[in-house]
Amino acid sequence: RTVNTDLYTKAEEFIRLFYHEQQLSGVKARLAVVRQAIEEEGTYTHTSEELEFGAKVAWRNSNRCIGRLFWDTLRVFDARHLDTAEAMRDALFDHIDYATNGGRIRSTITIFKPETEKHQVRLWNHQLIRYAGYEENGRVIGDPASLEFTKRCQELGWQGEGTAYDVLPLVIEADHQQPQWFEIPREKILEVPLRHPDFDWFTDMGLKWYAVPIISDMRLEIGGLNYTAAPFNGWYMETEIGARNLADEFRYDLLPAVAEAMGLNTRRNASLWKDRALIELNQAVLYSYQMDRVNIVDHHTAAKQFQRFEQKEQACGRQATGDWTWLIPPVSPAATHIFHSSYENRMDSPNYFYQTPAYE
Ligand code: HEM
Ligand code: NRG
Repeated sequence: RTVNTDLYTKAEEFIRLFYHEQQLSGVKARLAVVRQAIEEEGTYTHTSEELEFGAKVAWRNSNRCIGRLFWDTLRVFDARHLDTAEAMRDALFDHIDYATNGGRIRSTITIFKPETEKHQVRLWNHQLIRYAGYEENGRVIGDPASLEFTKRCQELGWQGEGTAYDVLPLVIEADHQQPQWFEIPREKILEVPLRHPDFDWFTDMGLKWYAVPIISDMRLEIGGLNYTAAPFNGWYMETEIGARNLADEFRYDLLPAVAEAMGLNTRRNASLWKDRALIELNQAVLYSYQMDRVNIVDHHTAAKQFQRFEQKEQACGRQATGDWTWLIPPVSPAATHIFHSSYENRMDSPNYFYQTPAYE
């Protein structure tokens, strides 16, 4: 729980930024209203314009994100008026539908009530759509990253089918109520079966991934207010799926199977079987999403877009901040300009932050 000691200082900094960047007049009057609210109620309320600006600038300030060129196009849904788990569920269903848009993915955020001294809403999911992971006598079925959360869902009474791609339910903790879980209707979940442009056998591996990554466990901080439930999405960069989710030894660990099927010698490191399998896996991800007309970006294009973001920021009199270790793509990093650049890893406000898992 974050204590709002210097709330007014943070509020003032944000309100001044908003009025300055939007070239608005009347900042003094707005600050007086904010100050009075904080003195009388202990908190204040963002206007919908402030909320939208805050969520966009929080993306602009996300040092680990290579996709920030499009920060100003974020679609912001204001869901601060909702207080029941059912109403929040419906807002999340709407978010999934709007963001997915049949594959023409729209960058979207839905913002629920900010935290106050007495109240907090949380989503237990890491992403709204994600696959379950089950441990069965030392072997994992599904996504090992979901083991802990999957157990929690089962404790709440949810039961998965037990496949490697069971979509987990939404788990919503509305204000001091017990968490409630809801299955996401199948038709809302767009998925892409993976195939390869040259390898027919690839289809038979039966791999797939979902279309839209919707991070739902981060805290959005704007002007000293903490939005503890504010799920957001853009679209995937292919390496997230092909070089990490499906490839990491502690995730789906598919490089050995892909390399074997390619006929590579997996007993010699120097055959570069891991590297060659990685490339084909990433190629399959790009090809499949493109064939199904689901937005995805390759890491070369994403890096070029990030370079344009840096230039645009410079033109606005700002220097893009960044976390180099996250910005470089996990495939061929030195083939992008990012590898050969350096970034100041300064956390400006507004921003998105980690928070301790709601179920801990
Ligand atoms: C991280 C790409 C949209 C906020 C990342 C990462 C990538 C990425 C590749 C690194 C992820 C990882 O290594 O696990 C993109 C692309 C987008 C997009 C292609 C397409 C529009 C957004 C949006 C937001 C956002 C809409 C928020 C409004 C973030 C944040 C992180 C991140 C906060 C860090 C997550 C963490 O620390 O775990 N993004 N992003 N991104 N992105 Fe973006
Ligand atoms: N690597 C994670 C998703 C992290 C955020 N990535 C985005 N965000 N592209 C994964 O599921 O692979 N976004 O908002 O689009």
